Amino acid sequence: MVVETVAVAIWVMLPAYIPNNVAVLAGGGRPIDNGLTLEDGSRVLGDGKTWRGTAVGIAAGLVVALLLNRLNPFVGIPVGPFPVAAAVSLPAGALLGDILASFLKRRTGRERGASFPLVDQLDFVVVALVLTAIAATGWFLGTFTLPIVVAVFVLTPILHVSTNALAYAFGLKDEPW
Ligand code: CTP
Ligand code: K
Ligand code: MG
Repeated sequence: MVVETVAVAIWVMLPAYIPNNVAVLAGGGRPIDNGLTLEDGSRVLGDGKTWRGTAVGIAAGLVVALLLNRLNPFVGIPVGPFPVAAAVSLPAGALLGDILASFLKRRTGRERGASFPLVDQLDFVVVALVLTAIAATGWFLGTFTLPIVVAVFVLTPILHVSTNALAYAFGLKDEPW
């Protein structure tokens, strides 16, 4: 029962987990904020949010969702296929959450790469879920039962902290958060 809940929670969130990690690998080039600084003296978003990282990250999340749909008949995770709207809203929401968090970080005087506990671990989940609730309402309501939502909010910080620590250890990320 618990194992099944955990399996479903990770499965349905994979298209939202992949984009941030792919953005780390694919990022670079023109920043989304075009280098713009606001009156408070800080960048709108900073050099850590780029068009390339965002586009490749969303594409990767979409591909993962479509692959999971093909795979599930063989794996048997008790959840319906991702509708295309959710296959887009999960990765797009994840990166939008990360971008909004950077906006908040800059407004609160945090430099690029500074840690922002809890926001770093949950920004992408909250916005991915909200966007999916709007874009694929029927699938969202049928999939994200209370136990699944609880599992997502418990598991995500653990997965986030461990993947980022690994990425840092392998020299892929500049900070371990
Ligand atoms: N990245 C990107 N585009 C995004 C998100 C991330 O290009 N939309 C890349 C950037 O190279 C970034 C790296 O992934 O430096 C790590 O992402 P993150 O930790 O979110 O960014 P930070 O550099 O720490 O910047 P911030 O303080 O704004 O979060
Ligand atoms: K981040
Ligand atoms: Mg960072």
